[in-house]
Amino acid sequence: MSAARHPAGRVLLTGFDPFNGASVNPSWQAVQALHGRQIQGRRIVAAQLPTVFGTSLRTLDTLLDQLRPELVICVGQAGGRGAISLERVAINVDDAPIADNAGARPVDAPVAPGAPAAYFSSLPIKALLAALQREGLRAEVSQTAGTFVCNHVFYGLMHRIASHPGLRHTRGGFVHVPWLPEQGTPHMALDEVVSGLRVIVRSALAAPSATPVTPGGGATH
Ligand code: PCA
Repeated sequence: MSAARHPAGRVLLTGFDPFNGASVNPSWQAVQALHGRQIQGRRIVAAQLPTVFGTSLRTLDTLLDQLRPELVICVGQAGGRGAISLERVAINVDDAPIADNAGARPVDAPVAPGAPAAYFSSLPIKALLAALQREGLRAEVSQTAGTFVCNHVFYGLMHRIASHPGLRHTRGGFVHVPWLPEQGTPHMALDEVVSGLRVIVRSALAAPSATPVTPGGGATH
């Protein structure tokens, strides 16, 4: 990664606004806490995406065009999960179990018509899992980001990276985080979520590439 291609060495972290009647979203609180920080010599830019189909992706596209980041990690809340979830795969489906923040509830619709069925994260998820566990943080690899706005943004991010020549050096992925203690159980304290994201960014920047998935075989290491 040359300095010329990524002059400011930026890392984009996104979180979502509260949805489904909640008053907080830990994903936004956690990424906001890292805004302006330096990790491995790169500046962290945190931005909020609306929990709205379509608008969330347009907001993300604008950020990608403006920042041309080296690394993008979109973060969302996953109520009911007790660990930081490293999402492996984004699928080309919008199938909303609840209405989004604009009242839309798409059913069995593609995120991007005619585009591939799925994309893998280009984060080294197994290396990130090991790094989180070394720090004593609860973490897991997740095989589905669901079919609501989080998967929509994850798929849109990976499709954009795959199709936009200006983003060919950008790596991206998605991380779900548990509720905060005041939202219910299972939960994770905000400072643990923030520490986890710091570990993820540091380890992703240190690791050269994504965990390969061998064609015809299983995922390696
Ligand atoms: N979680 C939702 C969308 C916004 C968020 O934080 C999801 O998992 O799809």
